[in-house]
Amino acid sequence: MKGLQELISSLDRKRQIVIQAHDFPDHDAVASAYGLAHLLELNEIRAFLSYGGEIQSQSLTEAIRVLEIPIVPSAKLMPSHDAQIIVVDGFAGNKNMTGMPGEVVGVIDHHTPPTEPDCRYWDIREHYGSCSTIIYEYYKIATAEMTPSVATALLMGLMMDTAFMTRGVSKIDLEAFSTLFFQGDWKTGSRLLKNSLSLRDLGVFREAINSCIVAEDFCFLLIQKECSPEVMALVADFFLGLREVHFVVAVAPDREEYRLSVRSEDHARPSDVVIKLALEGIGAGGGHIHMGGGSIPHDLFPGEEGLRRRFMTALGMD
Ligand SMILES: [Mn+2]
Repeated sequence: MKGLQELISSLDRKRQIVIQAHDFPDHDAVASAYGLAHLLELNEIRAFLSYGGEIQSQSLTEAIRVLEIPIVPSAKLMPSHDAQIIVVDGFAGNKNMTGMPGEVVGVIDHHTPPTEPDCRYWDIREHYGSCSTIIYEYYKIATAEMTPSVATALLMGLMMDTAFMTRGVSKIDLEAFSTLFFQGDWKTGSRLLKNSLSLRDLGVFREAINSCIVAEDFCFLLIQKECSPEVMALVADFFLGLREVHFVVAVAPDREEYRLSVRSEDHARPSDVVIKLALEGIGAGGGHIHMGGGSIPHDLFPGEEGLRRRFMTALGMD
């Protein structure tokens, strides 16, 4: 089994170490980076925390402030050219996610990778509900002391990715949940997570409710309003909560591409498999059984109806 000691021995202590959350990070990515940095610090290894893109989630911005997580955008960090980068909770193939200087030396993730990572250390556990759970297990095996702030962050990462322990939960996630619940501050964590929407987001819901197309148990939503990935995911979750709906695709235009958020309640139609099939030749997607995401460049977008048809074919509906 991979683990912390193997990671530590693969690092060169003389070179800068950067732990990088994926672009436009979510709670799980930031929590995993934070937890890992603290664990390395207990082993006298200093690591910097960074992410690509920007943080579009108000609830995550607030969590970073309240828990005092020292993470900065990669543009601000300006790592040295020989920096060693450890990527957490998202692996975009064997290239650096934001194109910042340095070498990817490690990958810790719970998503299916597009290709096998070509780096010194990788630890990918697809059956884990969150990347935070992997970091929790590193602490457990190392019998390392976790601060309440780290425990709260990891608890939030786990709760977010599993929709409060209702999807993609494995036995180890339950163990992590019960330990982190008592070591961290679940009240603060829950408050921050459960208040991720604001009145400003109602327009997106209104548009989604007015424009949704439902065919059998498949719901397709094209949202024209500007909306963060987090709000889009919450809209998709909302529609999945409708009794008649078991598969949801939400699509919204972004600056350079269309972003997609996919939800499934049906093991026979896993989100990651369906999105890959539907976007073949026009975009990229991935994720897990219950949730997935992807993107299509503007010039390859097949139109609203074209895209909906692609998903219907991928779902075996025609
Ligand atoms: Mn995750």
